[in-house]
Amino acid sequence: MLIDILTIFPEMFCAPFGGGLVRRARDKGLITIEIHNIRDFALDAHRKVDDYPFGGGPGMVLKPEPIARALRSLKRGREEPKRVIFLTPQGELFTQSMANRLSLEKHLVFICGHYKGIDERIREKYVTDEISIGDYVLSGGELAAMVVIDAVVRLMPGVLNDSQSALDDSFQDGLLDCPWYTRPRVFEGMEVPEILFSGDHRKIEEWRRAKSLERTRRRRPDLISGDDL
Ligand code: 9D3
Repeated sequence: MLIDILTIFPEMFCAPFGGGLVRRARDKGLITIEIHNIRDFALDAHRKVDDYPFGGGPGMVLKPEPIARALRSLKRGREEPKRVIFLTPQGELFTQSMANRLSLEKHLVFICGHYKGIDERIREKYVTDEISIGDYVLSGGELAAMVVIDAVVRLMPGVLNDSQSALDDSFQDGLLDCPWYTRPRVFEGMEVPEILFSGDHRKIEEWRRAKSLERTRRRRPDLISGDDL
């Protein structure tokens, strides 16, 4: 999978993509990530990427030409990308089912916005999907893009090993995870549930399922009613 990212803060991506799962996927050749600095496509003397909003008001709007030029440059010599994703608080709320769908694509382009966002004409002409990662205010789309990319990349075949299989994910069956324990058997006076030493794998599976359901009912009843997935 090819992942292009358009941003005015390219440095932000170094640490999250320089280690962990995304790094491993890159090393294995499963993904290629290209980060494009929108400022490199601003042709004026001051390399200006934003401007005052027409009609007035606080804040700045990202100018359309540098973004359009950046998009044109990354399309050069390549197939037309099927999805150009704009990260915005106005977008569709990101879910596991969206991650599943995106993980099947060959090429994803992400545009990171900022306070006020981007000129509306870029959205109209180039953007195919708009995604929000939740109802809280971030300072820009960069962290949201990293969240989406992490969730998508880990679903790709070969990224996780068997013991981390994405098929086990609690969200894949729509429930929260059960409690997990490791050694020591007694920690600060607290014991591990007896059933986990029974050796009865069917019973243990039943217990885990019951705990998952109990937790989900208490903390996230919306997941049981099937609002998502
Ligand atoms: C003035 C109204 N604000 C919207 C609630 C403006 C605004 C605030 C913050 C516009 C953009 C931003 C920056 N956030 C993102 O670009 C963003 C975001 C987010 O803030 N929350 C959850 N998901 C996302 S995806 C991109």
